[in-house]
Amino acid sequence: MEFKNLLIENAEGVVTLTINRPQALNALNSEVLTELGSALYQLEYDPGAKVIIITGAGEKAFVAGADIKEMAEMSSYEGHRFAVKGQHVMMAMEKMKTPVIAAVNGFALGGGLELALGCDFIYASTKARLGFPEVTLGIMPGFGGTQNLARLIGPNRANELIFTGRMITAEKALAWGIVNEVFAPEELLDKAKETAAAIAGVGLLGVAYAKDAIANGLNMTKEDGFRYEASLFGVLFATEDQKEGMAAFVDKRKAVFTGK
Ligand code: DAK
Repeated sequence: MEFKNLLIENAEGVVTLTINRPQALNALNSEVLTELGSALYQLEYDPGAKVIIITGAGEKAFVAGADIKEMAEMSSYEGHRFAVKGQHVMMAMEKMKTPVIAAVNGFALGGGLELALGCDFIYASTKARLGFPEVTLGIMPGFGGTQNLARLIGPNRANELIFTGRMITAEKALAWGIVNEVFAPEELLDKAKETAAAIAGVGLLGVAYAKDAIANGLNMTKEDGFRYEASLFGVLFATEDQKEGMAAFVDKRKAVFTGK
């Protein structure tokens, strides 16, 4: 896979996808969004890609938002196409079976924070700054930010962050439950890789179905969510991974999962 704005490295199933446009603080222009969509699609169907980490190139930014310079020149039709493209990327991350971790190494603003929120969870460095500056540009979040943030931390804190356009520190994001853990900048990627490797070593069908149950269950009544969980649980009993995982426990050996 060759991309102009992405670096992709696969180490034993842990894929690090780096958005590589540091001269613009990794801002998401149409080209980056096209490449991201295409890379995620290819990785989803690559059996060698077990867990994905998304991060930003350079010292300063994860992603400083959608590309303001490109958006400034857009017609209404181009703005619409741009929105649809961005939303496809966010939805792809939610729908894909592969777990995706955001390693937020600096500014995660606007569309950049939306990209991180579209991942399954977020690790951040102490240097990270998170916010939704859209209102300072006369717009509002449009890649799922209002929906994902309010579902994650509740409407009151989401309202404060989105209405003010202010940035918050990694520590505050941790306290608010936006990020799972905060690390020193030089440790962030290693810690994300460590967690990704732990996930890559378990039964990935169970992980994929759990991701599906959590994401879809949030849009259901609790009773429907329980019913959905039970049916996915039942399906796993038709897999080789379930037989292998339980046999390995009984035999007191390490399970070798194949994802079948
Ligand atoms: N877009 C384009 N270029 C950007 C950028 C951005 N978002 N952020 C930074 N850059 C560029 C700067 O222009 C500068 O380029 P040169 O001038 O050197 O050519 C370079 O990156 C370095 O930035 P600074 O010189 O500004 O660096 P500082 O350390 O001084 O400041 C900063 C860092 C992150 C505080 C500052 O760059 C900044 O405020 N950037 C803008 C952050 C921002 O407002 N982000 C939100 C963008 S709006 C939609 C869906 C979603 C969205 C829109 C529509 N639809 C559904 C329609 C999303 C919108 C957004 O994300």
